Amino acid sequence: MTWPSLICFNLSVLTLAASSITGKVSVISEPSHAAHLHDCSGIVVWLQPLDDKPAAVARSSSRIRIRQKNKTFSPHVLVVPVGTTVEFPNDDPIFHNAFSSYNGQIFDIGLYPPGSTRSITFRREGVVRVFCNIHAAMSAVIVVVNTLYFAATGKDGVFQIEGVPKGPYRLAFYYERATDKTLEGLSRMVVIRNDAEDLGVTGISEAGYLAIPHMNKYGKPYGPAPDVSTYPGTQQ
Ligand SMILES: [Cu+2]
Repeated sequence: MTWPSLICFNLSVLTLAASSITGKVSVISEPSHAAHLHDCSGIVVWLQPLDDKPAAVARSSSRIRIRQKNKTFSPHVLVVPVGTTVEFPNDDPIFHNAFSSYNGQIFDIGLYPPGSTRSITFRREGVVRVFCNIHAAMSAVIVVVNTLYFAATGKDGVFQIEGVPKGPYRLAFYYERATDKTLEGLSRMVVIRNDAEDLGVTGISEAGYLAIPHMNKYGKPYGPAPDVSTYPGTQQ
């Protein structure tokens, strides 16, 4: 076999080995139990390999960011593999903070000024709920997964995961307004056999979800936002 044909052969094997996965998630809202017709974005879907492959390691050289702009974390939901460093650029004219005191990964990047950034590396899988210690209404979720095969849905609930090696996986979901029990019930085994696989429509119920106000980083209720207008170049 000549080198060019060998390369072509190897490329064709790689192409055959990977699959393109598609699917859709629809939110079933309380109390009507009618399918959510509006925004189904930010639902995380991932395929956890069931074999003995080594744990996922972040390998993207691109910057992964959650911006702070207009007192909003953007994107609101982010999914990353274990080992990813996430930057939190502050693009507002005011100070911000980002912290998590929940079990996904505890961190606090401190109070930092307009135009600057901070970053955190997420080293274990889990759901990291992120807040700003100054602005109670700000929140984000970082879903850290131990796989390289993941996606977040668009507004239409559609997701796509490319380059998935064929084989058995556990399909799992995360949705901010679903209970742990609901999400566990949706997780299921799938075997990827074809070059393209459609996982169909999965309905996620909001039943039982309760929005509980979060505390500040000291574990206490938020008071009025502190006056940071005395810092140079800032405004509240
Ligand atoms: Cu803030």
